[in-house]
Amino acid sequence: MANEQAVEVPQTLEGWFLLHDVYTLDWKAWRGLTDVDRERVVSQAGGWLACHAAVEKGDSAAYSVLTQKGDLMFVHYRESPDALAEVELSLRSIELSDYLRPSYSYFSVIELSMYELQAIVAMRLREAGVEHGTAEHEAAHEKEYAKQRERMNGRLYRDIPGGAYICFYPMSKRRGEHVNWYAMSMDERRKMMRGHAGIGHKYHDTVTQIIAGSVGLDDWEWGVSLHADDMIVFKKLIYEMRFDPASSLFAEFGPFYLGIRRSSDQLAAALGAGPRRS
Ligand code: 76R
Repeated sequence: MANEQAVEVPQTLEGWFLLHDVYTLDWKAWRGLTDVDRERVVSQAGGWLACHAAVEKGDSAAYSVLTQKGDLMFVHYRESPDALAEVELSLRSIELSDYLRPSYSYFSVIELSMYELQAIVAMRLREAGVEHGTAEHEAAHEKEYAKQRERMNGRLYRDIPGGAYICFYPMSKRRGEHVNWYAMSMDERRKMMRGHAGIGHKYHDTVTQIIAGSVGLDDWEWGVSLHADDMIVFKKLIYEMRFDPASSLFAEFGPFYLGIRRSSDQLAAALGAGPRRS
């Protein structure tokens, strides 16, 4: 076998753990309830959501899902997989869950990849004359990363972004016979990520992206969440990215979930149980 060079792995920083939890409603059973019963179920669900959104370490939100892929999506950010499991289970204990049928769910962890920072840290250590492979290098490296982590805390441990709409989809980078993201050199990947970020940054004021890694955690490699007040910006941003090499050559996509944010007191609207029209 040819003497293949090891490919450099980008370092990543991890933050909150994420669960995207999608359900369809059993409309027949739901319609069979009296208005009074429905109101009780909705109000209990609203209380459940408000209580979970108020946790100190994390956040929870609900969305009405467009299309037949689902009716309701809950999104939870938590400090640990255990805390996520707890909130996932707690939904089973409220009455609404008798009417919910699981449709899709996705587990991931907020991730910042260090393509740029890694190069900067390496350069700083080189400039300081710290020799690679020494204990001194290890310690200086650790110190730099601790500093970067501190700087990034607000992005790693944050609430669910605002915005009337969410666009969530899982994706992977291609590992095909002809193009393989994981066989590209660090420099090539860094260059492509720079192009990617350059396009993304044009949407900085209108879209918030949350990238969550899921290699080894779920079926795809990342969960992409975009949050905005205008659905059309999702379309424009994603379309523009399709022409960028990081996406045009390497991106593979799972199903897209588009949702409308519902606060705890707007759940009635999400469940079709709002005020009746006369
Ligand atoms: O985090 C940062 O803002 C730094 C730059 C950046 C990184 C490292 C960035 C910026 N992204 C990064 C990583 Mn992104 N992103 C996607 C998609 O539909 C598609 O074609 C791809 C789905 C969108 C729409 C999007 C938007 N990004 C990543 C990664 C991890 C890759 C890795 O580590 O190898 C993925 C999978 C990914 C996918 N990206 C931005 C955006 C936007 C809007 C920005 C600018 C953010 C801002 O400036 O506010």
